[in-house]
Amino acid sequence: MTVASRVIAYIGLGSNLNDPGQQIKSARIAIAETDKISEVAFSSLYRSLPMGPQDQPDYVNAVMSVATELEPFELLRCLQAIENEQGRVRTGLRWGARTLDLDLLIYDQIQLADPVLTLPHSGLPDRAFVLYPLYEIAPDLVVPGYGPLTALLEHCPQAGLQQLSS
Ligand code: A4P
Ligand code: MG
Repeated sequence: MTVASRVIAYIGLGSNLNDPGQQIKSARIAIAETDKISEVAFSSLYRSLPMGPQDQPDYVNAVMSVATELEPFELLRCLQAIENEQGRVRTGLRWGARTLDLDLLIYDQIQLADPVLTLPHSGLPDRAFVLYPLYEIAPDLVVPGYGPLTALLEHCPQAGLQQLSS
């Protein structure tokens, strides 16, 4: 897939193991220092109740926007490399605890239904820990295939989400 030069992408960051706030901060630096990626904006950190198995710690979540010259699959591979560098162990348990999860939420206007990379991320429309941080950094965003972010927020209660820092 070829994509024109520099585009905006949104990345969701999540962690609930080994000092989650620090994991998110380290990931932010690693992403921003990657060749052909530069940070545009970074949300507050949020504490959120676990989605999925409940016998795991609360999560810290944030959302970051970047400008990138990488194509979508290249960007995903970079994010997975950063997950691995920060000690991510894939246990096979869906939605299990993790040191770092980096989801590619939105890449420019692209809509894609490939299991390796679904765009926008399939969980985006109904996850408070994605939508509220996203709103903080991009209140006027129109989500490809879903419409205005504000309309998605109307159907997504903030319950269990706590803003930690700005
Ligand atoms: N994949 C497809 N599309 C994408 C995309 N847009 N971004 C594929 C990233 N990856 C994408 O991901 C599984 C596969 O999804 C990959 O092979 C990739 O090619 P993974 O990171 O290996 O596994 P996972 O994260 O355990 O699975 P999944 O289903 O992606 O989980 P989510 O959606 O990432 O959710 N609770 C709270 N409060 N906060 C959280 O952040 N996160 C999760 C994980 C569960 N509960 C949570 C949170
Ligand atoms: Mg994931």
